[in-house]
This record gives sequence, C-alpha cells and structure tokens, in this order.
Amino acid sequence: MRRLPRQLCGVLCILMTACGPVGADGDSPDAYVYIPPDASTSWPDGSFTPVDADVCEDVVDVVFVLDVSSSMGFVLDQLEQNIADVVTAANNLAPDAHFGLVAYVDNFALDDTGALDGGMVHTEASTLQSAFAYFQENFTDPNRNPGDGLSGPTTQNPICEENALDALYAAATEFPWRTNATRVIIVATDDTFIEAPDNYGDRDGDGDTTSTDYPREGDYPALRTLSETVTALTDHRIRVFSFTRLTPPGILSLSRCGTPRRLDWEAITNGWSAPYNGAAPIPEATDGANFDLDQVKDGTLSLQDTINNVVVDSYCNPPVL
Ligand SMILES: [Ca+2]
Ligand SMILES: [Ca+2]
Ligand SMILES: [Ca+2]
Repeated sequence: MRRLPRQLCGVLCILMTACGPVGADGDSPDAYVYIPPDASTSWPDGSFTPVDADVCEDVVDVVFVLDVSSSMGFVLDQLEQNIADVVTAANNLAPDAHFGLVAYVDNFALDDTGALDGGMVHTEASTLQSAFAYFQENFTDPNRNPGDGLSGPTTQNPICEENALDALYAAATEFPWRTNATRVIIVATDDTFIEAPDNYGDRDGDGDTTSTDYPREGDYPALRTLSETVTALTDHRIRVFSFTRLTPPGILSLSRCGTPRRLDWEAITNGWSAPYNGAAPIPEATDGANFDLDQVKDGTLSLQDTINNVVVDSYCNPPVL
C-alpha cells in the first residue's frame, strides 16, 4: 500500500478497517478525512470524506542532468534513440508528464527548447531528441562548455572532474517543478566533481586560470558545495538516480580522461556510489539510487528500462529522508 499523503490527514484522520464505501481502486477507503466548515460547501458544519491511500493523483516531473563532456556521446545516443519509450511510460503512469534537461561540463545550461514554461518543460520525445542531438553536436563533439553557448571556446576542459553540483543545483531551483509532482532527476556522468571555491578551469590548482598551453585553462568557478546542493535537492523533495562508473578505468583504457585531474582516479565514484569527503553520496542522500554506467555502455543495462523503473518506483512515494 502506498503511503498516505500527510496533507490529507492534516486536520483529523480516522482509520477505518472495513464496511466503508468502495474506493477508486475497488477496495475500502483507508481513512476518513475531516473537511472543516466552509461557507462555500453544502455542509457548513464540516464533514468526513473517504480517502483511499492507494489512489495518488501526482503528476510526473523528470529532469535529465547530463554530463555532455567528450566521453559521454554514447549516453546521448541512447537517450536520443529511446527517449520516446520513457515519455510514453511516464505518461502511462500519469498523464501530462513533464521533462527537463540540464547539460553540463565545467559549467551548465538549462535547455529551453521545450514546449512550456519558456522552453524549460518538454512534453514530447521529439523536442528532447532534438535537444540531445544539439548538445552532442555543439558541446560533446567539439569539447565546449554548455554555459558558454555556441560562441564558447572548443577543446576547453582542463581537468577531468565535471560540474555536476552546479547543474543539479540549477535543476533543483530553476526547473518549474509542479506542486503535486513526483520529482525525479536522472544524472549520467563518468566522473566526480569538485566543490566551491575550487575552479574547474584551474588545471594545476595554483589559483591562476590563464595558462594557454594544452589543456588550456579558463575561469570556470565551482559555485556550490555538495552540502548546499543536497539541501536544495531535499528541500524540493527530489530523488536523484545516477548512472556512473563503479570502478576507475584501467591505466590503458580509452575511456580514461586524458587531462590532469584534481582528485585521484579512485575518487571517480565519490558522491555517486561512495561517500564524498565523508558525506553520503547524492543518490543515497536523496533516497534515490546509483547504477553502473559501464553496463549501459556495454549494453547489459538498459538506460530507458532503468529510468522507467525508477520513475514507477518513485511515483507517489516522496523521498524518505
Ligand atoms: Ca569528462
Ligand atoms: Ca572538467
Ligand atoms: Ca592554474
């Protein structure tokens, strides 16, 4: 049985076991909720209304927060091919599903090519497919930062870590989440992140971001800490499900980032499937889960089926924190 939304029991909740009217799902109501007196109703002395906890009227909001750095093309390919399944499945769960997209490398951009809310909300697979293709062509392939726009420099990414925190913070605070929505963020990335006040453009961590030899430096400050980001996510009742690497790539692996990195290779799991400086990883801290990105890459884990499953499992189950 799904949990009874707390607000339905705000005034008075009397649990009933049997003999009541039949609820929308064919069984007895799980509770009777006292509706206080209201001049606009025909029962000015207040009344009891049957409530069935098995019935949830949430809508579904899903935001993709995607690392679109140069090694992540396979995720964008898979999403572009299979997003229609995800959109259909979410709409079968509850009509009028909303989707969003935040693309990031060392900074981020909220996609605004959807149909609603200034473009931040997608309702159709077709506009999402175009958005995935746009970010792949213009940012993944030439190694450009989404927040820089189309005029930004290419081959610009001097350390392996990518700015998931600022992208997640923007998704939590800037996407138009609906009040009655089951809220899910899907992350895909193959590396960990750094925190404010560090700078993604400072290759050697010396405080200067102006070296022009390869891989070129630039000013890409980390704006948020892990703690600030997790607070923004939990304040907004968002569950984060991530697809990340569970083990570092071997020393000769082609999937090994070729630039310097701030944190050890062993740390690529940190914040996703392992603690980050002692703090719980983001999926655990938001009552979500982490999945193996390498299984998505080699075809043993279906990205779209896994996304569909986490949306179904999250539906009408707010995070337990
Ligand atoms: Ca990368
Ligand atoms: Ca980077
Ligand atoms: Ca430097």
